[in-house]
Amino acid sequence: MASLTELEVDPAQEISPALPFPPEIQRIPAAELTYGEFFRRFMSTNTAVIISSVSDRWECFRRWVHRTGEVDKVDVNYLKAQIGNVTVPVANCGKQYYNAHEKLDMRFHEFLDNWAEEGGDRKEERSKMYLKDWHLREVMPEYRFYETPLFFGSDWLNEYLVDRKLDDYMFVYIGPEGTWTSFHADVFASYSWSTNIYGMKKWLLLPPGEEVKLKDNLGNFPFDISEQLLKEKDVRYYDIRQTAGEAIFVPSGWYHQVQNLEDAISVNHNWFNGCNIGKIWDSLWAAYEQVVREIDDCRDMENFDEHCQLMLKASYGMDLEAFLDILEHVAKKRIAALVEGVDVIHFDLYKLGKWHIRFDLKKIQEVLSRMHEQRDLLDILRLLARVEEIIDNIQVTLK
Ligand SMILES: O=C(O)CCC(=O)C(=O)O
Ligand SMILES: [Fe+2]
Repeated sequence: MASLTELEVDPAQEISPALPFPPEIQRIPAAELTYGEFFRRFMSTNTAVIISSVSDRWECFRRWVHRTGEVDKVDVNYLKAQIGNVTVPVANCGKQYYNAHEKLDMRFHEFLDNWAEEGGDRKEERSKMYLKDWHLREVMPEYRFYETPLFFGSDWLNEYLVDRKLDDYMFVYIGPEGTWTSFHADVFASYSWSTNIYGMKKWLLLPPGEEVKLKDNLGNFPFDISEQLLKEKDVRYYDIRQTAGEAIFVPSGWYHQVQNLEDAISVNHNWFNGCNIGKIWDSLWAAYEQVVREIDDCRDMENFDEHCQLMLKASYGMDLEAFLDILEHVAKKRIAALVEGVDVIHFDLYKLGKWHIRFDLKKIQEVLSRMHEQRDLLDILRLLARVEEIIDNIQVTLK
């Protein structure tokens, strides 16, 4: 294995409070930003940033696109040769289905043929098909077409899912000019990072809280926002143009809508870690309370609490037990690191430093203490003893 880069934090560092609305989203070249600085200035303060030149050495950046001619061009034949004719998830941006675009499955080569077709009768159709949320890394684990940038290396969500061989949150997006992703905040209130390797995207990005101004009478958010609407409602937002090689860091709970201004390809992850785990808990608990409100009239039924968890899992994608599973897994690995000296390694590239491990454990302890405030519910769900045991083990380890 190549040598590992250490992810470390300064144990004495002061986290300055976030500006609620920074005057602009900074652009910083990757070479001028350290992990510790990204951690302190952006991740801890939940502040968006664009990091440039993160993908220069990625295989997909160098090989999927020809950059020698006057205009960059996707090498469709190379892509076909590297990636088989697998089935891929495609959204039809011309059709709304509930609060998303209608989804269909397509063969990858068919998608590429549509993509490569210049104009003609099918131009209209071509412009609507967006290959998105494609787990290419999971489909072809041996194919190292990109490397997770150092800044995004501390990732509990994908650490747990990959260790357990479950579905991950690491995706590829390929869309022609005009395809778009509707207004949303990311799953579980996670962070996301998205790196363009080709083309240009336009992001309308709202700092948390601003989205409330857009709710209708029923409390629903619009599917499609325009800058005109944002101005009418006096919503503060950033209009960001993202070009090839730039990674955008989308903090927890920042709503956004994304449009491909040109044919575009990007790689992205959703993730969380010690910096936003409190927000992940807040969001999960709010989703749980929503479920309880929805079926409150069934409160007398047998196993009401278990039923709420089932509904939470189905509607939100995570229940209290799944949240605890992740924290328990992450905590055990870090305790073993401090007690037995077993390295904690992310993405085969990064190794957690000692102070980072301690930081992670403290954050798990904090969030589990908040979860423990719901001790009656945890007891019914048979999770209480586990929560208490992890808190105790962390306490003993950090002494
Ligand atoms: O690129 C897109 O279309 C959407 C990306 C997105 O929503 C994200 O990375 O959080
Ligand atoms: Fe998103």
